[in-house]
Amino acid sequence: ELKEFPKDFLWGASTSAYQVEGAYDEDGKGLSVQDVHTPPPGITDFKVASDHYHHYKEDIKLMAELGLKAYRFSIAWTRIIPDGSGEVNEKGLQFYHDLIDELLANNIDPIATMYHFDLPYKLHENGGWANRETIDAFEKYSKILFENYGGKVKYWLTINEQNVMINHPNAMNPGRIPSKKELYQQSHNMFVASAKATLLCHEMCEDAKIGPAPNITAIYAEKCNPSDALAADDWESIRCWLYLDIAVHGRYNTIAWSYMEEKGYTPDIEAGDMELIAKAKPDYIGVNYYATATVCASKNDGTDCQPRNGDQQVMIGEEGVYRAGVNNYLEQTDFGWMVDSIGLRVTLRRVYDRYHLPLLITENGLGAKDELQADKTVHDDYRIDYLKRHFHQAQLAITDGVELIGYCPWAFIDLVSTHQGYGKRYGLVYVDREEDDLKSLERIKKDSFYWYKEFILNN
Ligand code: BGP
Repeated sequence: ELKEFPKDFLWGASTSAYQVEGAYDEDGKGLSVQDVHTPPPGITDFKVASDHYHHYKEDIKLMAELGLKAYRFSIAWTRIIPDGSGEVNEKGLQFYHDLIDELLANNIDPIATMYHFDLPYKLHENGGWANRETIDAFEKYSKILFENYGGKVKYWLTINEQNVMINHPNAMNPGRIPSKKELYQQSHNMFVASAKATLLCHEMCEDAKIGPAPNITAIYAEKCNPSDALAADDWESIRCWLYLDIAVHGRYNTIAWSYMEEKGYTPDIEAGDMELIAKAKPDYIGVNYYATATVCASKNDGTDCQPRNGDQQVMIGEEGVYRAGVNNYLEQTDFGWMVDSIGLRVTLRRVYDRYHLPLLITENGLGAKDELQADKTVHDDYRIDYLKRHFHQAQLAITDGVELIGYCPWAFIDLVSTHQGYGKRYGLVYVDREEDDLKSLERIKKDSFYWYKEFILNN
């Protein structure tokens, strides 16, 4: 028999600061790597985005109307500390006080991501995550967050999609693409930084819960031959378990580590790092899930893995490790992302079985080319269908015994997609703007908004 969603289930929605806020240089904000990143021709930059910075009250009013129990957003490090490590910017601090207070006044639980792809540019110039000074900067930043918002925010997320930043580094490293070796050093330093933040959170905020938010997805073997199964196992370890084994068990995943050794990617680990990492235990795991991936063994002849393109989720493979396979059982979105609602159930089960921690779906959603009708409606029945199917599989996962505490679809409102600007929309709320044309920035409820509202009402 199907189990019900728990009474206090956190029905939410997600955004991230640089994709939604705009006001990129207002009120003392410093530049982040995203602000200096040049988007592809014809695609909007992050300067104005959906101007949530100025519309936050109106947006929260919509969240309340929708009946959200939680809102997952990220805090822009560069609003709090413009250069990443120096002076604190009071106006930036105030903005998130106002935002959080407004959420609480509307009975919406804030779920705050501390860092979502927007490293302060000054830190980047100084070597970014490869430089251990960035660990200290993050620790200082965390402390300021907990001092200020620790009494109000119950759910914290340390780093959004660290694994995506390592596997698809282009957008995070303006000016140059680091070598794999350097990326795994960045990653190690991020592990240390998250551990420090986790320990601080537990020390400074009494009731708060904190966890990581990687992009996790079950990996399927294209065929049932053992070499494809092995490739799927390898890639799942390198792409997913590496990040969660560190966070939860405090150790490097065996398979991922041996891959790193073989390729010469192992990072420098300072004395005390692993002890610190092992001490810092997350309270829950945020899971960003979009689609499963299907892979096969790489022929390893130097030809079967083409260079990656810019899309975060389009994977090509890695010579000798795995190659992207074909899955004829799944449909695809307009942007070539697989749609696999059962894969969500598979993924949640795998994660829960490995770690036995409460799970919170921090992102999941459909990117599409929505069309605003003349009568100011948006008929996104495809998004309703997508959410309906994924919610159902989440309920089946709960029935399987997975402790799922919330679900935050991506996204609450239309925002700048990482590579396709406003050409690819995810929101439950439409924002009236095109790439180069700000139009009115008016907020318009899509059909999915009304559908989700009913759904939340009936839990
Ligand atoms: C995740 C990111 C989000 C968001 C989402 C959709 O990887 O955490 O920031 O952008 O994917 O991706 P995209 O905008 O590339 O379609």
